[in-house]
Amino acid sequence: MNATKGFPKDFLWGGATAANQVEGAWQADGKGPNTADVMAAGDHQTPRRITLDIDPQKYYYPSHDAVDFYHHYKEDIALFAEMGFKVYRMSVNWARIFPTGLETEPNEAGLRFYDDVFAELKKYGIEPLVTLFHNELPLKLVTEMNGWADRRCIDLFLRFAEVLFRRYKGVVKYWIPFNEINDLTTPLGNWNHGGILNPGTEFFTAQADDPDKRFAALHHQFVASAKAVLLGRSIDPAFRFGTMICHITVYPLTCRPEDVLLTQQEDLMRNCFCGDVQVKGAYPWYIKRYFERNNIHFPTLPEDAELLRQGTVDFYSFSYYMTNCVTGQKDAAQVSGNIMGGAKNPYLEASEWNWQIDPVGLRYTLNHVYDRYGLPIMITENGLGARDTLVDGQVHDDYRIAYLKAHIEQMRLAIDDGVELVGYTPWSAIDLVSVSTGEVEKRYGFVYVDKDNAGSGTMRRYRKDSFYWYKNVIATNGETL
Ligand code: BGP
Repeated sequence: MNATKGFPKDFLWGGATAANQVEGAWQADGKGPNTADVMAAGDHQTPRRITLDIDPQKYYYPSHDAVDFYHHYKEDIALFAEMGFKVYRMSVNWARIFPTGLETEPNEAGLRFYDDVFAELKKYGIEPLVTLFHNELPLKLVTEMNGWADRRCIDLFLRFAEVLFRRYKGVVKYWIPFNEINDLTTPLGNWNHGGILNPGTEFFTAQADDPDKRFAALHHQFVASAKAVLLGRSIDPAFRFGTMICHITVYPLTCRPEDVLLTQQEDLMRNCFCGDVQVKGAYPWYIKRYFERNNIHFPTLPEDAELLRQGTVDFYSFSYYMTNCVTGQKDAAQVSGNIMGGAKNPYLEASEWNWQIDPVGLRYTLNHVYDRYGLPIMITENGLGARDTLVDGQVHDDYRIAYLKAHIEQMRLAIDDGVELVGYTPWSAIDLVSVSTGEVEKRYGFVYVDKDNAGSGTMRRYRKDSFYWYKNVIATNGETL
């Protein structure tokens, strides 16, 4: 018998968002400001400015109102349920629970919002998948201690995690301690991922970098993640924890051995390093040489190695939007991306934001990471940022359907290859604020939100064509695409 394998019957179909990109209500019910709240809007050409002093007269800050999920969560979750979501990936906004990050007691009003969100999900039988840290650190921790560069951040994070673990035991099963933890391997990760603001940083896309601090921050996150896993398991042995890697798969631009070697180095450094630590429980050999060669030093404690060894994750998850090429040729045409650009692949089309679209690369990536780790895999982000047009209450986003369909076809082939893929939460469940540009008009959602880049609009929700299409995909468990 040689029938192809389809999606498993309990496959977790769903969608993803992050708190600062959807919630808005940035000062509601005692919430403190966070790193996302001081990033002014930009666009593809205009970089986002980071302003520690918030100046709403001069700048528009898209996270302040975002798409107002805070006041629309019932309506939005009903729409997710209508699509048939089995899982909803969301994050908890740290500054709602600990407004400055330094309090010893949590903010009850902030917790009540998440009580309500989880109750609403439960009503529809939707499983929450919760990211604890998704690009939003209470701002006070930046000004007080330069964010994750300071080891004290570990305990403050654990205080936050413990409150959630105890309160949502029996409610939440799947946790991702850190979103795209590997973004700290590049200077762009300083602000969003590390809460690090070095002198000279004005814009998100051109940050001053201090690699010692940046890798210290990453080390602190590895330790914090391991401690959270151990603490979580002691509170509820049914909890399941995942790593989350921004996987930018790389190919050699040519078969010149030098290009192949550079590609291997890039893959290890950007894609494999953090997963290796969180899945295998130790710093891999190649990163030790990288630190030596680049003269990178940061303090560690003797107990850290044992914590990393014990606090490994249960599943592997990653975001997948694009692939890049690597070459030693200096004059090769370039494309941009979220955390890094790369050489242009002549065989691929790119989105308007210049992200190269590569469905087959997803099958390749799934095989690659399953071979490396052998853990169940969830694709926790994948999608197309595109401009949509609302006409008579309709959005004909056939380009988004084509993107998702092509990627889901490759997921199915990867399952047939033998990969244990257990869930898929495309980005994004609903339109939201783009991290890299601050636009809402770089739209990802199945649900259109009437709001523009300048913050104007009714906030009314509309089902896009992709909404109906995805509903059918879920209803047929991926049989009809
Ligand atoms: C990932 C982030 C998401 C999301 C996505 C799309 O890196 O985890 O939060 O924003 O990228 O990127 P962008 O928002 O820049 O278009």
